[in-house]
Amino acid sequence: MKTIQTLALAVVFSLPLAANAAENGNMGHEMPGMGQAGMTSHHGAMSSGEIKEIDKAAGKITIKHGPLENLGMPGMTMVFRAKDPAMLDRVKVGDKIKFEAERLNSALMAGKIEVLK
Ligand SMILES: [Cu+2]
Repeated sequence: MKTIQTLALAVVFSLPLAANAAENGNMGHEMPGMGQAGMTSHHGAMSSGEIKEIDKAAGKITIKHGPLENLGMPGMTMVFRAKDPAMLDRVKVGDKIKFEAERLNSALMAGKIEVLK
């Protein structure tokens, strides 16, 4: 089975290279339909939201969030697990924020949080 595993890895690693090569060959060739900006967002994109509830003991934060384009989720109010519970000391209910939503296994995490002034 060793050969098969090696082949599978080779395929996985060659895909991004092939994609880059194709992109480079297409420089200046914009795709139509640029209105779909959400489709191009990457992992780690910042989303906007408002803090509704903070549970420091549980390390959880309830955020009324706008669309999470990197997770394909529409706007809603939901509970996130704080990636760094210490950051819950720096925010308060009612704060308007920009934050990084991440999916970790099945749990949703709030990474970096920036309070908007
Ligand atoms: Cu949500």
